[in-house]
Amino acid sequence: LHLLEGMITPSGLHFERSHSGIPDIDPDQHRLVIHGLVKRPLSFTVEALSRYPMQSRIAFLECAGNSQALNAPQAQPLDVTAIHGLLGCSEWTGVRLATLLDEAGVDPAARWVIAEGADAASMSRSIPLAKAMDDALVCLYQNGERVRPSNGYPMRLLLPGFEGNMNVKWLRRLKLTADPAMTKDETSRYTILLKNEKAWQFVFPIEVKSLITRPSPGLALKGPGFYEISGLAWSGSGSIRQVEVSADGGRSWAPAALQGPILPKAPVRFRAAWQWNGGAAVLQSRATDDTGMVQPTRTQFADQRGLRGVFHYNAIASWRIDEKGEASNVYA
Ligand SMILES: Nc1nc2c(c(=O)[nH]1)N[C@H]1C(S)=C(S)[C@@H](COP(=O)(O)O)O[C@H]1N2
Ligand SMILES: [Mo]
Repeated sequence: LHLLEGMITPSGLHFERSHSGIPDIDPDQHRLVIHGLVKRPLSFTVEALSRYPMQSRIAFLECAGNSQALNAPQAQPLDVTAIHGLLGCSEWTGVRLATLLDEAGVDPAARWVIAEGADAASMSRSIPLAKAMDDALVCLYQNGERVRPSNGYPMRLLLPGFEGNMNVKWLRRLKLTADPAMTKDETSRYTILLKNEKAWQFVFPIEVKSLITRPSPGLALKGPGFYEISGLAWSGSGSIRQVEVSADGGRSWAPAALQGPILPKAPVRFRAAWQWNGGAAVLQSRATDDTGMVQPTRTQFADQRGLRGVFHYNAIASWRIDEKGEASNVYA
C-alpha cells in the first residue's frame, strides 16, 4: 500500500484471503447454477456467460477483518500493509446478476440469494435480493485480465461496498430463498461482537474509512521541509465527500484535496501539503461520506462497540513521526 499510487491495485498485488486455499478449477467443467425460488433453474458454462452483455465498474474490496491489529491494547510496530493491507481496488468486468436472475424468473416469495463458492470451504453467504438486483456483478475479468485463481477464477461475485467475504469467489451456486440460510460464515463468523455480550449480524456495507499511505512506516522523511500527505478514503455506503488531515494528533484539521475520479464504493486518493518542521508530529486522516457518516476516533469506536470484535474496524488511524522522520503506529 505504501508504494502504490492512484486508486487501482494491480491484480498481482491484490490481497488474497481464502478460507481453504485456492481450488484448481477446470474452466470447461465449471458451472454456475441458479435455482430455488425461480421459474426456470439455469446452469451456465463460462463460455455461455461470456456471451451476455457485460459491465465494468471500479470498486474496492475490503476484508471485514482488515485493520483488526488496531484492536490490540498496545499499538503494535506494524506498517500500513500489515495493518490495513486487506484492501484492494480493481476495475471489475462481468455480467449483472440482475440480468441472470431476470432470465431465471424470480418467484415473488424470494427475498434472499444464497451464494456458494466451489472451494473446500464452500464459502456461502445470504445476500438480500435487493442488492443482487441492484449492483451485483458476476465477474469474469479483473483489471482487464481474467480473474486470477487466487481471486476466484473462473468467476466471482462482486457486491460493491459489502464486506469482503460476501464477494464469493469460485462462484458455483445461487439459490433463491425466502429466508437467509444462516450459514457458518454468517453465524459463527462475520458477526460483530460488541462490548455488552451482544453481537451484530448481517452488517453488510463497509463503513466510511481512510488511511495515510505516505508518510508511513518504512518511508522515512529526509529532513525538514515540504511533504505531501497522501492516502485513500472509501465507504461502502456511497462516495467520499470530504477528507481532513491532522498533523497534531487531531487537535486541528485541514481539508485534503480529493483526486478524481470520485466514484461510489471506490477508494479516493487524497493529498495534502505539509511543512514538516523536524519535530515530533502525529498524522491522521478523517473521512466523511455522502451519507454524512464520519470516521470515529479510536476512543469513540471503543465506547460504542468495544474492542473485542475483530470486524469492521474503521476508526481514525495515527502515524507518529519522530525527530528522525521515522513513522510508527500509535494510538492518539
Ligand atoms: N469461495 C470463497 N469466497 C471467498 C473467500 C473464500 O475463502 N472462499 N474468502 C472471502 C473473504 S474473507 C474475502 S476478504 C474476499 C477476499 O477476496 P480476494 O482474495 O480476491 O482479495 O473473498 C471472499 N470470498
Ligand atoms: Mo475477509
